[in-house]
Amino acid sequence: MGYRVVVAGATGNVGREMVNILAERGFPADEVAVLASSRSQGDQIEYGDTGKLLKVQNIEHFDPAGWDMALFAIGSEATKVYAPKFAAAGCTVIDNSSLYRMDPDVPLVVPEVNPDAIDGYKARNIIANPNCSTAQMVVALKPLHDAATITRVVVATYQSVSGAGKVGMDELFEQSRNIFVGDSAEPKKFTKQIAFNVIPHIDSFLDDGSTKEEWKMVVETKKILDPKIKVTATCVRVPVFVGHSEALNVEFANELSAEDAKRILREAPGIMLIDKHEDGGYATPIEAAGDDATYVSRVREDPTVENGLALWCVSDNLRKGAALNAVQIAELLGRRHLKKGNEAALIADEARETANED
Ligand code: 11C
Repeated sequence: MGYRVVVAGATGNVGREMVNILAERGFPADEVAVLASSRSQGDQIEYGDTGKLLKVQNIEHFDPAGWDMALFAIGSEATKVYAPKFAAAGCTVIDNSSLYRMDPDVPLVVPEVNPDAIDGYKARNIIANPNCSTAQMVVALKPLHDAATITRVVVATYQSVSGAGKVGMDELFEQSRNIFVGDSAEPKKFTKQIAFNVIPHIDSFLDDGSTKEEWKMVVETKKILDPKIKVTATCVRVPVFVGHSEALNVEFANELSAEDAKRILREAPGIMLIDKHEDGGYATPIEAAGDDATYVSRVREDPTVENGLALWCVSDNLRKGAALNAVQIAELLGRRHLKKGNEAALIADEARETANED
């Protein structure tokens, strides 16, 4: 017997990826329900490339009783309404919004980094998925932290427009086309022109002059990886459709050479090291898009601090940054707690984990 799984927000950028990834990874689901607002009710969604079609149901009228887990990609406002209802009905919510991330009774989980944190999910029957820019950064930092204890991280991000949803992708596409044909490039979703430009502003401004996106990277890293790590971030939107990139300067309590760091990263789960000192010997968003790995490149010593490394990391923000991480949490929840999936699927899942670790 497998799971009864819900994907809420299944018609959005992240929800669609959740459905595809469940199918792609052969998640042991007996039944999958796809939900959205009344606008999409009755539409059909393909279950990956299995040929199976799922009919979109209206979340307002859906009864979560008897469903094992729900992957939510519906934004904070709707999550506030529906997550408590699903959780109370016994359907564990794996939420991609920022609503519950810093709630002390809600685990914030990246399975390669803090799998044990999931054990606290029963307090609210909700598990939070981190912000995309945090997820890839902590995957890259975790093995280095284990090796030499990170004390401080300075990060600058180069975030794709898909982080702002389909409307962000449409704006980049239309502005680029309009500029070529001499039409208006008025910004709508973004605060300035995004085509052929970069914008040092993601999410709202806070009183100290930083942005909420930057704040999330600070507090989420502390919750997932280590509260003692200091993080300072500058988050920038760039005209890339999919794939967030990050330039990191990392300070350690102990010495760690670039060579040792590369050896450690090569063996770490979820990471693909591409680091040749030659033209093109590094990862860019084009290679990361559609892929599961967090790519790490340009690992080098930073001679301006005592124990420092600089590195570059890139990942698909819709997959590891959101949908893939949520599905990995679902797998972990099943393996550790619900223990319902059929034996073959669980064995396949564990084998994949071991292969990733090798
Ligand atoms: C962006 N990182 O690129 C954001 C999107 O807290 O889940 C995800 C926001 C979040 O705009």
